[in-house]
Amino acid sequence: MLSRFRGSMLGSLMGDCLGSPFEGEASIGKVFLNNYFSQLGDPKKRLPFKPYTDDTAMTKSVALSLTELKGFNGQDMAKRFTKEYFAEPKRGYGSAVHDVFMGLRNSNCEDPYRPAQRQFQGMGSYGNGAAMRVAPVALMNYNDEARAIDVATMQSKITHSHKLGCQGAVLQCLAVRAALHVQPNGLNIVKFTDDLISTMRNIEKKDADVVVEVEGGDSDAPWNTTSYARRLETVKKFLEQPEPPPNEEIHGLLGVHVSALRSVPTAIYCFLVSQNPIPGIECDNKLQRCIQFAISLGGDTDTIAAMAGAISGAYLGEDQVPKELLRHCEAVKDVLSWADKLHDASSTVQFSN
Ligand code: R7I
Ligand code: MG
Ligand code: MG
Ligand code: MG
Repeated sequence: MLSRFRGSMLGSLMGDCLGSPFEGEASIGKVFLNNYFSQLGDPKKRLPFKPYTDDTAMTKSVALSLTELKGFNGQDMAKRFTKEYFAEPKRGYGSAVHDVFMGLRNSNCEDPYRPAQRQFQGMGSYGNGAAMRVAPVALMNYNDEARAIDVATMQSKITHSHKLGCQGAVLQCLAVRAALHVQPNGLNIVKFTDDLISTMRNIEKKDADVVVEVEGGDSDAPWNTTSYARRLETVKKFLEQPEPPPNEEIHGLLGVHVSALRSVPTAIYCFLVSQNPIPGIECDNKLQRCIQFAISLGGDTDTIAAMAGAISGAYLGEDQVPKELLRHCEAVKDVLSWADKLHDASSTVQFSN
């Protein structure tokens, strides 16, 4: 299990660091990326160091709060998010989340959920910021699905109280947990997807009374559906095809957006599709293939690659993380120490507030 924990945390870091230079680009050519990654892998090449972004900065707070308090405490986690943000505000945070940290600082985190509830005229944020940092929750609660779901939701509510922001965090957490539980080389892609679909269906049924604003304009369009389960059905359909559909189709039906709905299912797709060779991507390592493919889609590249990397690393373990790529990433030793702490703490978890 330790190797899986380390793999997940390193996969997330690598996706963030290697994906962030491309964040916001429309699409990145597969040939260009083959070349780029082969240069990164060349020990003789001296290339600019890749810093991590908000994805990893917030993952750190989740990991350290859970491990140092031996369980979830909303106020402690909120304080850590806030401290981390004001220490290094230029890590590429989402454009609206600054207001949450201001509210938390001004109230000394008295009610750690209040500032997030005020976002977007009281709707809360549906950004992917709660999903991108959730991997430690999956590791810490790998033997307890119900608690993993609770903690994924509560940690989301500190910054992202919108139903879609919370559900996205839950789905990403469930995907990392599921990947941890698959035997080495034992991944059944259909079962993996079906299990997630059925769990999300139940969660969505329970949350159905919470009305949400539909993103975008034409609400009848299938890509405008606000259901994660339905988006996972699209993932399943894509996986039945002999090769990935064109980027435009992935953008339209799954998305590469900063919203959780339009990025978490995409990350899960990246993990699953990278289990087999992908036309145009020259790479035998599955974790690297996953990250390369995620980046090639464009859009929110750091976050989708980080989430896909966290799932992939949880399945493949530390041995499969390409060392020659890690050497370009910031804070590898720190990330390993968080993984180790999560591993130590995961047997003694508790749940409070
Ligand atoms: O979700 P969040 O933390 O941002 C994470 C993203 C990742 O890609 C990181 O790598 C970083 O680059 O940012 O930050 P938020 O500001 O809460 O949400 C991100 C964006 O989603 C917002 O700035 C909005 O553009 C959009 N958004 C919404 N728009 C309209 N209505 C989120 N919620 C809403 C909403 O309710
Ligand atoms: Mg980022
Ligand atoms: Mg950014
Ligand atoms: Mg991002």
